[in-house]
Amino acid sequence: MFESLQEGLSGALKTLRGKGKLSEANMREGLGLVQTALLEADVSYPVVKDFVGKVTEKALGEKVLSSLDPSQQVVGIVHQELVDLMGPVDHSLHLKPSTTVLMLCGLQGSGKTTTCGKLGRLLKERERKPLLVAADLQRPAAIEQLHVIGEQLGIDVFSEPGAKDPVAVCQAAVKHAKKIGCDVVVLDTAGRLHIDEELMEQLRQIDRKVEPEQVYLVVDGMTGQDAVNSAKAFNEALELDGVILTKLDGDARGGAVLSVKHVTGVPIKFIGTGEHLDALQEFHPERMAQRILGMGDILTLVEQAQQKFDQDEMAKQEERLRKGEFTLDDYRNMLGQTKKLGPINKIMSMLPGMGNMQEMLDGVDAEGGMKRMGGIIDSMTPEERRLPSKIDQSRRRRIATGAGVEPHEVNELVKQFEPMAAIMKQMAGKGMRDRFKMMQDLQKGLSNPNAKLQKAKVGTGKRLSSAERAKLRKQREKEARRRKRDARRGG
Ligand SMILES: Nc1nc2c(ncn2[C@@H]2O[C@H](COP(=O)(O)OP(=O)(O)O)[C@@H](O)[C@H]2O)c(=O)[nH]1
Ligand SMILES: [Mg+2]
Repeated sequence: MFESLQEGLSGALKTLRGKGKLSEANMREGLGLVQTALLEADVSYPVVKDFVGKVTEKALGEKVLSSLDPSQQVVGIVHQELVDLMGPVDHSLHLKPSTTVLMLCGLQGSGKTTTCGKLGRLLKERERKPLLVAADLQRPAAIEQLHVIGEQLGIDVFSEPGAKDPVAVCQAAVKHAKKIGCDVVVLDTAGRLHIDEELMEQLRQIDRKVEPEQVYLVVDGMTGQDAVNSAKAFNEALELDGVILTKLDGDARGGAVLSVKHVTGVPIKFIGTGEHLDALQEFHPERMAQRILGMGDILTLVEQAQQKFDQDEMAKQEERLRKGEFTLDDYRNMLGQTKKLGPINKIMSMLPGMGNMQEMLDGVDAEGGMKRMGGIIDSMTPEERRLPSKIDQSRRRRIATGAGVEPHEVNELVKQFEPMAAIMKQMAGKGMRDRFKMMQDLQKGLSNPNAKLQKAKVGTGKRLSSAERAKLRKQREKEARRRKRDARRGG
């Protein structure tokens, strides 16, 4: 999917990388290549112009050029603008408890009938009772096609052979749905090879008389500019609620995926990724942007961290740590920051040489652990966070109730906190990589509340010696093996 767009964009961003300091001139040059890559992917020109304009404005901002690594920041900016270009998305089908009508429209061959079946399948999965309606009366074969799909899925299909008026068919279908107890009606309407006024008028009539709750435009992802132009016309005739972009499993160039929201004002809700009826996925702008940028290759973890970590918050924490301060409040902030990076296991897998760490965390509910920790700290008073030694039995019980955990878990957190704080203080002023290692140590403590964290030297400001670190590592490895064994035994 989008290989050439990916290559073009990564190539453009690569010209910016490794240059260290960037000037306005080579920044503009790199962004010019971004523009070319987008145009070659058949992204609509106004969209490209607007997009590159926004990226340029941000990239030439004083902060970026004067930052340590401007090229990394530009990647971040492009990523964010891509996300904004495609999102935000609300995936809800806005189903009411009573009969809900969803209407699909689009050009002929865009994938309406197939998508109708895919939605039916999805609705059935969500324990709704859909009725698919053959409102495409242009071709008798279209009615038959929907019946075949309905049969495959075990879903009711409504049609009126010989009928001439699609509006009447849709109205009759809604009545029929109520009669037989179907609660979602999906209308498969007719398409044309090109937009024409007769088709639009027909759709407007259905919209007016049947009043669907949601109207979705089905767009063939293989078509670039053309798709966008028709999307515009559909949106002007009908208030669209979302777009379903099909055929992204083919060699779609990316033009439609990047242009549609800009042009219609409505986001892509779902994407079709195959002819089979289960090939329908929710559309996630964030993931799509990552895919388009080939993020796995371009972005290292450190780069991601720079985008997602709140820089000011980091600076503040750093300052406090230098002064030797680290309270449960700081810890709470840090948990929040770490969470922004994404799933712990994934973070670990991206760190060079951290493969075995990932293995250790395999099957361990690190995310859940972090959430519980956060919840416990949230239930403490500011005083308790500053001076955890004040937490006696009755306070412990109160905090546990507030956080929905057992009192002993509060106790464990407080006990773990001291060695953690020591590690934190040692790491103050260290680079990003060390900080990740530090988090990894924290993570180990979090994910396994019973693990006794090795008590690090406190207050000397010295790092652990290499022998001490080796010992810690051995312990961790042993622990991992034990956990793996336990997991196997536990099935
Ligand atoms: N590869 C692929 N083919 C699709 C997808 N959606 C639909 N198709 C195919 O596109 C063609 C036209 O689909 P159809 O549902 O009949 O389009 P309609 O004329 O808009 O109703 C059919 O051959 C479908 O199998 C998809 O997501 N991926
Ligand atoms: Mg059809």
